[in-house]
Amino acid sequence: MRLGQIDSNDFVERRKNLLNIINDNTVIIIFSEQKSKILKYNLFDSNFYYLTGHSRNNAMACIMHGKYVLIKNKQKCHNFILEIEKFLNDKVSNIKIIYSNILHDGNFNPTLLSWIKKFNKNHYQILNINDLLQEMRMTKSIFEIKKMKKSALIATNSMIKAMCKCTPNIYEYELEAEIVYNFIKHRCRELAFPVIVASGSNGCILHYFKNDKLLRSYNLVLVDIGIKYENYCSDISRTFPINGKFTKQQRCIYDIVLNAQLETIKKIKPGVNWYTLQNTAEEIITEELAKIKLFRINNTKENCKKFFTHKIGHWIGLDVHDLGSYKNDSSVFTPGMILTIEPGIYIKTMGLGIRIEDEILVTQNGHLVLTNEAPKIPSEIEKLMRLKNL
Ligand SMILES: [Mn+2]
Repeated sequence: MRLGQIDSNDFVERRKNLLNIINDNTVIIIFSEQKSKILKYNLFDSNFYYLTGHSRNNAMACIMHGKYVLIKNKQKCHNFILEIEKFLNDKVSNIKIIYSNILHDGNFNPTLLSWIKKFNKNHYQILNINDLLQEMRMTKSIFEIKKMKKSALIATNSMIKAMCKCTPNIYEYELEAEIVYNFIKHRCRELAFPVIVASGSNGCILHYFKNDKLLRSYNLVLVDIGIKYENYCSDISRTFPINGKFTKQQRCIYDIVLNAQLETIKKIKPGVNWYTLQNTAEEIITEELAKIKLFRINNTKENCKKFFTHKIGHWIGLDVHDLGSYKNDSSVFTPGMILTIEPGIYIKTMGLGIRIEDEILVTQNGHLVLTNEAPKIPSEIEKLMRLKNL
């Protein structure tokens, strides 16, 4: 067992904040990984890094009033249960609440679970660590904002490179290669999520990772990318014409998405909530789709949802879909929060999938777009794509 050593102030501060909201009868027992619900292997739990600053697998930590311990290699520690007992020593009988990440999958840590049962005598309560950390993680510190900005910058730069390298008759994965090359050139090898390069109607598939189709002239390509820079995620989407020039019909739909995105971003400031943003985007998309009469559509939001099929955005931080509440009463925006705004319109029959996504930091007086450098105004996209041909 090794005591937590040199820590940046942020990690110490977080544990201090945590102790302010828990009682003497509470202990936090957290593992570096948890079993994924979808994948076959264990995933690193960002809560663990958030509290300890340690980002390697196989570790665990215990936190309670007056005590903190970080075990960096659980395997080397011959019996971590014994270590926990030692950690709790005289306090063990007082413990009423354990906050942990073992709950996500009951089979994940049978040793710990059986230990808890042994000491349980029905008066322990095991609660989800997410509930404890959710509110704290929604607001980013200056240290975190700096890392988020750098992460956003690398993703933005890679998006610009993708626009410059885009040309008809290459495969989607060739554009992916340019993007990943640029990430790695920036010393970022960990993706926040698999690269999405979706041309034509593939743009209508929400999580399209196949990236194996030929880019055809006169189609659009939707690119959605993000990396992890020192554990912090970025997430940006742009949709642009493969041959460098929008057709009239593409522009028509593109402008609706762009307008919805710009107007929604304008609303972001302290005091606003997700409902306002979702509503703003839906109203614009509903109204404008009805106006252009490309197809018969009644002017209702329910109809709009057939084309704008997902939420307006999400929290972003250590996870690309970061921990945080979406309830309107508990998630009123305050400075330091970072979210994405990503309206989209998907019309399969027209082979069109358009999404424009930026990351936005809530500031004292309004907001700051962290991914603004990648062009999204059609004339600016076309200009950039023309330049590459010079
Ligand atoms: Mn996103």
